[in-house]
Amino acid sequence: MKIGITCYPTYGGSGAIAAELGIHLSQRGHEVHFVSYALPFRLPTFQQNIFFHQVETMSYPLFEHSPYTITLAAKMVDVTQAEGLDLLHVHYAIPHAVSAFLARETLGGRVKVLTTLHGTDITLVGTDPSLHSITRFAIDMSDQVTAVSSYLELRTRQTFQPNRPIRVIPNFLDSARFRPGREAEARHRFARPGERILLHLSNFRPVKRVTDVIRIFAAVRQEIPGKLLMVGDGVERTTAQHLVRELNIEKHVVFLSRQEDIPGLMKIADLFLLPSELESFGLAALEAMSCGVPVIASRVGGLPEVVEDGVSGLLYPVGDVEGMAQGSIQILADETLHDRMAQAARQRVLDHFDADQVVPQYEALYEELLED
Ligand code: GMT
Repeated sequence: MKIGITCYPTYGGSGAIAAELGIHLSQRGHEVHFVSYALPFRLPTFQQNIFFHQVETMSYPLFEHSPYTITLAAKMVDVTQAEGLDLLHVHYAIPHAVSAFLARETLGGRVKVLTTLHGTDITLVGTDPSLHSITRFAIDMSDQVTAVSSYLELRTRQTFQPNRPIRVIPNFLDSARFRPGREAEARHRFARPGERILLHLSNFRPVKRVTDVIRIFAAVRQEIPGKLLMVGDGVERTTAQHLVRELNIEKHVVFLSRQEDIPGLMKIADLFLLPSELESFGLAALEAMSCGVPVIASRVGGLPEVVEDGVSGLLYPVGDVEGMAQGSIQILADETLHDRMAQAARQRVLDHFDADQVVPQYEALYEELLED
């Protein structure tokens, strides 16, 4: 098949999934064309069967803001015609599903549109009163819609009452790349012998509650020597750094900003912290689990579908810093419990979230769409 993929190219789970999907589809013999304003952050610059088409931003004295929705739709039309695309698979509803609808209508329906909902496109952006109607319209007008968790599917139905079913296809990863391995040398770069490594990875948006991460670590350190690696960057980083200074734990917290080698960092961790306000899925938790790292997270959104409470990690109410700290200490202090959870976490990924299991679900849906 010839598949067009559109996503946000910036640091975030939806872009990561879109890039990973493109890579796996290309390896399975499909031709994949990415259409976006920049190369998605996890997409290699050259890969057989993968092509990138940049949407140019348009400037004109009349436009205070570039009309991206329109220029994206126009590019989708061009690429579909020039490359003979069968379908457009857009990740994140706003504005991508609207652009894809415009492109399909411009082409007289000669291309199919699949929209994958990722989370904040429904829970935050789409629920804004100014965007509610257009989000519902974009969902209804897509030829198929998927959500990355049952939670998100339910939330979409409740919020928009769409007149079409929404299928759940979970997020996934390449378990051969995200695999366990304690690489002692890399561990020694950050921690002394006997110290445990706790890790957080996100885009440091308010929804991630990064200050909870710092407070959990500060409480854990009272009992267990360790280091906290803060991977990623975003608006809350400065606040988090202030808190680290206030709590006098600068020597024990390392802010690593954005990193390329996420599996390399994940696998040296002993525990992953994700105390988010909301996650429709929590891809970073899945990446940690695949590397054999137990997770401490909030019992919210789609996270319980990823992390089995008491099996591959522990879940707590949002904001329960004390509970999360106690849970962390419990896991880190008990080697047997830690190893059992680490193995269960890895096994859960292999059983349910490996690319080899999930990518064929998208392929089957594409085929169904094209048969219609
Ligand atoms: O965080 C966002 O604002 C958007 C989005 C992204 O691009 O990272 O995150 C969502 O999609 C991810 C991939 O499907 C999920 O793993 C995240 O849980 C979800 N974020 C939220 O629901 C806050």
